[in-house]
Amino acid sequence: MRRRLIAANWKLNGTGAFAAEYAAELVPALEGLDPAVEVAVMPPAILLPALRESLNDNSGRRVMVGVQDVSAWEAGAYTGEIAASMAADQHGSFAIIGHSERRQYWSESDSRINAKVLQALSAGLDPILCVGETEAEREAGDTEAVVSRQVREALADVPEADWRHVCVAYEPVWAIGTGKSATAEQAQAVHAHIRGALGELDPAATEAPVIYGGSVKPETAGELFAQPDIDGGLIGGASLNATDFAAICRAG
Ligand code: G2H
Repeated sequence: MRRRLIAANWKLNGTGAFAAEYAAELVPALEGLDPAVEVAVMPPAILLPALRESLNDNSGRRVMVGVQDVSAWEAGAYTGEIAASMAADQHGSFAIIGHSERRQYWSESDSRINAKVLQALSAGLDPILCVGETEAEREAGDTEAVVSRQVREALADVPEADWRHVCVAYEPVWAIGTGKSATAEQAQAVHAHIRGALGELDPAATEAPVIYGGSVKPETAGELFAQPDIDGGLIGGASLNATDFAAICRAG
């Protein structure tokens, strides 16, 4: 039985006050949620302690928290960086790594992303590795080759015992923040391909959850999550509304 995960990516949004209101709204809205569905919220790193505290104040311990990126280095003279071990120290459980916005605006390569994945795992965070093709790559028929390369290079050298901590998010770049979600059939086809690519890396890796991200809304979540190879979602814009995010969690 694979893990099921619904994760919120706040991106560059939020304040301490927003985190407090969000936790107070989200926790009751998740009451009665299937305990098999894991829920995690990734605010900007500086808000992680405030969000964790607000969740605890609302008895929201089942909602995990995490970060949207980690440093490829463990410690040292790297101004502005946040180490995976620092996020773990602040009770983070997950790290989004290799989001297409970081690949695009910070020129992150698959080898840099691989170093971050390995840092996350050794610090005890579960990495959520983002992969996905651009519109031009899809039109050129390169979707499968692109996601295979991203999976192979970003997840190189993952120790066999750590696969149960790895999650992959398929986020087609053309669907991110555009309101244009992949159809359930399009997403399912790529998810099945990603599972095959994971199996080529290591048979133990086929059990890693593969979640979908890209303009998921409460209205579209049910059909996406009902696909056999879609194990949940990574939610951006819609996750900023706690009620909408809770509705998406219920579809998980
Ligand atoms: C994709 C997703 C969350 P959105 O980036 O990672 O964001 O749901 O706004 O497309």
